Amino acid sequence: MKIGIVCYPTFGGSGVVATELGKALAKAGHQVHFITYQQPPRLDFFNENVYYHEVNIPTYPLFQFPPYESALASEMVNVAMNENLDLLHVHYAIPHASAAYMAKMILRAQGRYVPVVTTLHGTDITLVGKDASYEPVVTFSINESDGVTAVSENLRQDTYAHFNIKREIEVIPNFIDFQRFSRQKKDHFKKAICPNGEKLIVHTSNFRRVKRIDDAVEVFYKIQKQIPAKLLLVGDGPERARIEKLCRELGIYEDVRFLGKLDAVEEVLSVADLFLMPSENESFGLAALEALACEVPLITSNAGGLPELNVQGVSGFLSNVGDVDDMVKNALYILDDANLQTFKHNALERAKDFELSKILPMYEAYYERVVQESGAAVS
Ligand code: GMT
Repeated sequence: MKIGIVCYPTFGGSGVVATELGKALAKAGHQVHFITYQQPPRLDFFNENVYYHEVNIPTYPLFQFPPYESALASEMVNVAMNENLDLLHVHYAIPHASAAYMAKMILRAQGRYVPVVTTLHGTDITLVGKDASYEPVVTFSINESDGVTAVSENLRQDTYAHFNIKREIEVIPNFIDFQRFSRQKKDHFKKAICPNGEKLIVHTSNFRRVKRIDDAVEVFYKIQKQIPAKLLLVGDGPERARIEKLCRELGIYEDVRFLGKLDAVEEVLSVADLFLMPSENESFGLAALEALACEVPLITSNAGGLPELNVQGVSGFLSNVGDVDDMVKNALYILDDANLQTFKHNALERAKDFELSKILPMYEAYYERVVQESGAAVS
């Protein structure tokens, strides 16, 4: 198949899933055309089946806000026509699904029907999409997509609850590539960070309020009162300065390292003992899946789709959002040397349920169904 993929070319979860999916589809023999305003960070290799088309957004003194959506729709039309695309797969509803609708209508007027699959990732539904400023457009463009997928059953239900959706939504979860995410031997790294055998706790996110990083810091603060431990925070974003200040106020700044937007997350996860994800909302929790694949058990909230990933008492524990004391109690249980190895083993076993080789065929089968149902012929 010839597939156009539209995504945010950032380190965010939706961009990562879109890029990794495109790479896997290309390896499986499909021709994949990425259409974005910048080269996605993980698209840093050569493959004969991968193409990249940059969206050019001309500026003009009249534009206070450059019309990205129009430029994107135009590029989708150009790529679909020139490359004879069979399907467009857009990741994150805003503004990709509505730009895709526009592109589809233009193509139809030129006698080409190119079906559109929209994947809902999380905040496009649970946070931003619900806002009255976007809601009518999000509802319309989901209903007008030829196929819609959500990354968890919870996100699927949330979409039905908050938008007037008249079409079926297919659940296709996030996936993990064990070729990249698996525990590596990095003893020297562990020794450097935890010279006295401290337990190593990790949180990775884009440092937005929805991640409740204060809770992660407070959990660490209370763990550290009981056992020697260190905290690594990977990522960056609007909450960074506030969280640094909190660490100073709690007097734990020396035991917390801010690593910024580190690309080689798997190296940090390879030496971790516990991963914290206390999010207010989390449609799936890709970062937590990456931790599981590196044999790191989880302490998470029970928000959103997290119960579909983290198995209570097996791969880790789940607590109510904001219940720091429960998280601390469970964390200490996992970190007990009598239990830690079992949890690490279980973490890996759980991650295997989301192995790329299991999820990729779900997307391929879905594409085929959508193309068939839309009546468009595959080139
Ligand atoms: O909010 C983020 O963490 C980034 C966001 C995105 O769309 O870039 O991530 C969402 O999509 C990921 C991939 O499907 C999911 O694993 C994350 O759980 C989801 N984030 C939230 O729901 C907060």
